[in-house]
Amino acid sequence: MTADFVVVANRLPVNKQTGADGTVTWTRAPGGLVTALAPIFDKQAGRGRPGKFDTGAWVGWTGSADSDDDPQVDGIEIHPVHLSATEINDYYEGFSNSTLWPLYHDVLVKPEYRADWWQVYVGVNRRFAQAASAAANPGATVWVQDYQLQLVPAMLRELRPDLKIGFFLHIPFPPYELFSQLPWRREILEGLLGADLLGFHLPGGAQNFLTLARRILGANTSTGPVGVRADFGTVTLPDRTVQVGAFPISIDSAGVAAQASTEGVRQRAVAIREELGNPKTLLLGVDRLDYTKGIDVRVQALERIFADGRLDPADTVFVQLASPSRENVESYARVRDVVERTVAHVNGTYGTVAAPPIRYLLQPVPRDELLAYFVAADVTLVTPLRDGMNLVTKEYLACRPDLGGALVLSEFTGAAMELSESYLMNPYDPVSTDDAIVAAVTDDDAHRRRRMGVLRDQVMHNDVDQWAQSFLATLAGTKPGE
Ligand code: GDG
Repeated sequence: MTADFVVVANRLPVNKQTGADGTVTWTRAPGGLVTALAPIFDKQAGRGRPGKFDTGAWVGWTGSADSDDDPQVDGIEIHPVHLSATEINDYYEGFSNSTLWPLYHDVLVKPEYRADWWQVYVGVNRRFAQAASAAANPGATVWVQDYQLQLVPAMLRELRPDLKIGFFLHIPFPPYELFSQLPWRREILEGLLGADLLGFHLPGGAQNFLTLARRILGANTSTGPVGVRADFGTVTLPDRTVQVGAFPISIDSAGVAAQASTEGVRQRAVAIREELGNPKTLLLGVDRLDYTKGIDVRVQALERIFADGRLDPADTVFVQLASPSRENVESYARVRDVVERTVAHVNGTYGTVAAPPIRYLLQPVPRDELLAYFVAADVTLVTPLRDGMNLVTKEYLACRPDLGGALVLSEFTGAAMELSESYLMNPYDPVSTDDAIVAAVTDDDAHRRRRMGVLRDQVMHNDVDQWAQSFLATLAGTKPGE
């Protein structure tokens, strides 16, 4: 089977369930990207509103090592890419998450540059490109996602010059001064330039790419091929042009709001506050446990705030929901240790046995439960040291049609560009961090509600469907061979 529209992402949008008798069933995973692209796929199953494409396929890894799984789900044609345990180690945990992830997030931990990982990254990207090539109809549109697959656009173009190829990066794209550390910087840039359209969350990321293309590949460098010119949102290659732009991602705002307003979620929100002893102030954090997310920043801030007597630990509860992530990567274990030590110290120092001020969960929670916490929270703390966008922020706002609550938001998230009415803070500055948290808790209700009103409007009026449609419309407007 082949399709008119092909998404290529590291992971397939499926979950595997194995029953007691060993029977395997697959369901659609409820991720943000699936939700964003679902209307396009649903057209194929005859459910959705009319879209541009008649058939849709998704190329990606099943999530298991050394398996020959062949998942089938309703409405999406699935093309699995199988990875061995070694490939997962070198391509995924190695080059993707121990080299590119820290490099693209301000070198918060030192990236490891290993030629053996790079070789495997190249090989796996080639397999994704081959699978995408096999899945695509003549003249199809292929949308490649994220940092794990940056070589796919050029590899795919070589195999299939007839395709229209888009690429979107979900994490920040770093400036020249950082990106040029990468021994394979030229190969990555050339890989990306196989696309017709390159999308980033922010104009700054797009600008960084244009600068890098000019300085590393441009005609005026000693090594560059003649004819690469990069400016005004376009890279001009000898034989074609590549468009480069900012497309800030969002969420299914109406869908999240509807789910959060169901009776079950609302009742659970009340029950959560009761279980926590009906504190005067309920603070909330929701993140994958990742060193970029600044979970350590917020617990250290609370420690200072309690020590300085600015908030009372007897009537304040902070709930941190942390979902385990990349646990085989050492830097993740290190940040977990820091967080867990600080939580224990704050609770030991400022709590009672019956009522510790911080409740920390290192487990993924079901979606409904997560939304109930958003409904219950007085203040949500989003304090990353660097984050491409941060969808938790937008989900929280969508859950609060009551305009209750307040948002503390790091300036180092993509979301801060759009959400300037939040309590913005600099996570590197303890004074700014503490002041933002205290203000979000203590400002008068009218002031907080006004700010929430502006923020919520922003999220409700800019949803993920618009993000996908705007990217795809721009891609459709690019001329082949231009
Ligand atoms: C990358 C970029 C960019 C979290 N814990 C649980 C849970 N979650 C859900 C959240 C949210 C998603 O996971 C996390 O999205 P973020 O955007 O906050 O962060 P990343 O995973 O780092 O995503 C990021 C994004 O890509 C999209 O481009 O915004 O900057 O780093 O939806 O709600 N969901 C459930 N249980 C949990 O415990 N059910």
